[in-house]
Amino acid sequence: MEATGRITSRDALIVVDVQNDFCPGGALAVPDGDAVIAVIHRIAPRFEHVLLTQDWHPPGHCSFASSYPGKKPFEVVTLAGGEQRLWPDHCVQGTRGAELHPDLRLDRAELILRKGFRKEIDSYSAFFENDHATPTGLAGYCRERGLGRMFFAGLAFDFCVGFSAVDARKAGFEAVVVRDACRAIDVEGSVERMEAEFAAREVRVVTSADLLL
Ligand code: VGL
Ligand code: ZN
Repeated sequence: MEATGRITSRDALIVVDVQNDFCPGGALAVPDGDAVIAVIHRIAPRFEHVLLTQDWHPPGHCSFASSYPGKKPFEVVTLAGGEQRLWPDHCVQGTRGAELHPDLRLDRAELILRKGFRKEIDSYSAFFENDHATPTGLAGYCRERGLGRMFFAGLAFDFCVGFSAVDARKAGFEAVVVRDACRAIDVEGSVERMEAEFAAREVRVVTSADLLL
């Protein structure tokens, strides 16, 4: 296994935002989003540590187009913290859309990290909110648990998975994205932009086959 070497107890699989609203029929459905589940089920047994994230917004969240009169989903607005792309209302706390997809069977998962729960700031990344300064606590958790390398899977490749992997590098961890265990939203060049960011930040991209050798 040239790409990743042996998976050890310092490695963790981070499964990002595999929630009803990001799957077909959901409020912000990622094309083919639920296809990641089978791939995640194949690779998860290789990991001693499995962590999950959950996008978890209050009603009226600053990332919802519905919070701005006259704005439509997928437009970009400028907020105090910088640019914010607007989305349909999604992953509202306590709703069915915010629940993890019912087919996801990761009962061994050690942690479910919720993010984006503050009304005035979004959080794509599992490590820092979108001001790129407010930590979620995940880096501290991982460091304290002796985790050094994070493998990323889930939704969406070009947003929450991607920002999480880049921020893992910024926080001093190794980061590996399992490409076929992710699906992308793909809006206005977001996939290519994220791939360029991965190259610049030394985020490695592998396929699930590389882990199953
Ligand atoms: C996500 C857009 C808005 C994601 C979350 O999980 O990639 N994308 N909120
Ligand atoms: Zn969100």
